[in-house]
Amino acid sequence: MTARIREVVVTPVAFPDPPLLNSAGVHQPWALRAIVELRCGDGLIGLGETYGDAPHLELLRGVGPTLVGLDPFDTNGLWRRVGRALGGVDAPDRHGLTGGSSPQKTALRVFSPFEVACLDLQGHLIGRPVADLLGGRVRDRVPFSAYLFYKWAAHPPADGPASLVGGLPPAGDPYPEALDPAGIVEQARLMIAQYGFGSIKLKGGVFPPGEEIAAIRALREAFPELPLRLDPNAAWSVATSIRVAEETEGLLEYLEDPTPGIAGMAEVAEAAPMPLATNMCVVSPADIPPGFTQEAVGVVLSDHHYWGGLRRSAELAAMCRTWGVGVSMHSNSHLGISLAAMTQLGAALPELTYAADTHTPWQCGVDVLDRPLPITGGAVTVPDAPGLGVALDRDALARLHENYLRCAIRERDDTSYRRIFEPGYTRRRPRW
Ligand code: GKR
Ligand code: MG
Repeated sequence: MTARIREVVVTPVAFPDPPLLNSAGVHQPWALRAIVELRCGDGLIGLGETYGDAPHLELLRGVGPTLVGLDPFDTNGLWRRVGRALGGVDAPDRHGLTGGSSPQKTALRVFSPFEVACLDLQGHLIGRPVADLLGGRVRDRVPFSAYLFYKWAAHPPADGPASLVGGLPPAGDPYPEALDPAGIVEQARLMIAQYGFGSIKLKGGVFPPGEEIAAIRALREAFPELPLRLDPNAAWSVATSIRVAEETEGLLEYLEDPTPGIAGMAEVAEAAPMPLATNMCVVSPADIPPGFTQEAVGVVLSDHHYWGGLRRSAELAAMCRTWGVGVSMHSNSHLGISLAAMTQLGAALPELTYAADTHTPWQCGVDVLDRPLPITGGAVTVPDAPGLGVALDRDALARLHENYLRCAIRERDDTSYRRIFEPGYTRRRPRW
């Protein structure tokens, strides 16, 4: 059956995000995403999800109309069209915590949601799940990790900074304040009780390293069987990283991005008793030769949102296999289309030997899907339905788009938001 893309719709949405702390500041009250629909007529729609920051949105909207007429099976043609429409633009990499930009990174980021949507369409057209298009399932359940954050109890009240962010979301955050080891353990208990996670990641880089090591020790005591990870997002110097690595020997399955840059990571890796993982220093094809030859990392956290979609993420995993580097999966705040895409990819990646990250518990129960894939027993069961296996709830999409129109946030900026409450706050990497 031949189908052609007739219309491309990109809808920015905003959903409530709790005040989660990290080495850049604190999460704003609304997280932004863009929902991509490739419409082929007769109700046939392919879905993708990506960052909703204004510069990225502008690029997506520039590319959208140039895809009309494309055969969704022609993802090489999609790559060419995206490249032509972008014309080599080098857009700043503002969505998260990675550094540096390049035209290649821009193209991979913009291509990604369209590629996912094409794979969704392909799946619908041939009646098979996306995992089958990626080589077939190697597992029926994709494991995800609990993702713990130090956090404030709630966003500060509406008579203050709410005006700057366009109002605060209704309370929907089930997790209390967590600013010390006891708070982190309690958060882990709540999250594991609800989702059954079988491994735990702590977002660090917030407090002096000794306090975060104490939290890891407390987690080890509370959950003796569960693998633990710590990710300070490059908040530590090489010397501090080596010290923390030595002090946490035997406690962590991996230490994620302790220090900035490939050279620094390579120095730490040489001394660290556990593998180092990254979603900050090996983040594009150009980073692979220096990152791998300098043995800076033992695990790459793949992320289809910036590695150029699902097939290119599978290529990344194959390269990791060749180099003897492990594969895990990174996440930023996201909704259910991203979770479905991660699940389909995770189902088909033999190299994925770690539970994937997900921000799902921080979504406050909000989504754009009619039936989001549930996380139970720490894993998502790969759907048998065609494509990604999920469908939009149009009313929910409209509500989340309305949130976007009403909120004043147009780019993620954890640092400026934190500065509202602590005027002297600066983002420093390394800080300790
Ligand atoms: O959501 O604050 C956050 C995380 O710190 C995120 O921005 C990172 O990209 O999850 C990420 C990570 O593993 O570094
Ligand atoms: Mg990380």
